[in-house]
This record gives sequence, structure tokens and C-alpha cells, in this order.
Amino acid sequence: MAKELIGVLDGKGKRIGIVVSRFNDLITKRLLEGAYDCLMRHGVKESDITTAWVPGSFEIPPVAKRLAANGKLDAVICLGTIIRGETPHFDYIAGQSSKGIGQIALESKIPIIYGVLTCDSVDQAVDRAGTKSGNRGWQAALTALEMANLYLNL
Ligand code: INI
Repeated sequence: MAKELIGVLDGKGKRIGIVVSRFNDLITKRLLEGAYDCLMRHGVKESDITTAWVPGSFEIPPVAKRLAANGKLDAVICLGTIIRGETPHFDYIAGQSSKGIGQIALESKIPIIYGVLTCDSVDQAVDRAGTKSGNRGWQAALTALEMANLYLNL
């Protein structure tokens, strides 16, 4: 019979790191609340969550890398919000942030979860931070638990 591996959605005993950006914190605070809510509903103890605030999404990858390397965590969740403006700045920040997080995810022993919103407008970001389209922070946290448990079997 084929062997299937799947991570259960259980947070009991899990230690989770979160890196969250202050830029657009009207939105990122909601993403963070969603992540806490999901983690604790799935059995993660509040005292087992470590949150690092960074100035902007550009600063997320280096901090996520250091948290992941400290050997004390089972997953790191990256939360940020990048909103398109009138210059190419958005593309540089969004590109560097996603590339950096992706690179760390490949190199780390623990899962690194991408919960950075890249939106064309504030309305789109609000939709994804606990209103019309759910809360991407909550979803990122659920992904972190599934991946942390999957990694135990790899
Ligand atoms: N950082 C964000 O997280 N979101 C943005 O929308 C954003 N914009 O638009 O500029 C942003 N810029 C700051 C950037 O992440 C760095 O903090 C800054 O460049 C210092 O390195």
C-alpha cells in the first residue's frame, strides 16, 4: 500500500515564531491577531509563541532566518502587508521579501510560512485581514501547524 504523509492540525507542544511588520500595522495587527487565535485554538500555549516586530516587509527575511536558526522553534510565520503605490517601490519590496522568505524556507530545518499580503489597494488588504476574504494570518498559522507536524515525518 502506498505511504501517505500528512501533517495533522494539532498545536499541542508546538513552539511558534512570528515575524510581523509594523508597516501598514492597521492590517498586520489583524493578521497577527488571526494567527494567535488559530494557534491557541489548536492547542499552542500563548507562552510558546515568540513574536518579533520589524519595521517593514523588507526586514522580515533576515529576522525569520535568525529565529529559525535558534533551534527553539517548530515553525516561523512571516506576516506583512505591501500595498502598491505609484512608483516601482512595491515591486522591489514585494520581490525581495518573497524571494528572501522562499530562500529561508528551502534552507531551514523548520517550516517558514509566507503570510505577506501583496495588494493593489488598502481595501484589498482589509478584505484579507479578517473581513470578506477571511484572515490570511489565521490561514498562515494553520499552515504552520500542518507543516510543523509534516516535518516530523520527513
Ligand atoms: N514595507 C511594507 O511592509 N509594506 C509596504 O507597503 C511598504 N512600502 O510600500 O513602502 C514597505 N516599505 C518599507 C520597507 O519594507 C523597509 O522597511 C524600508 O525600505 C527600510 O528597509
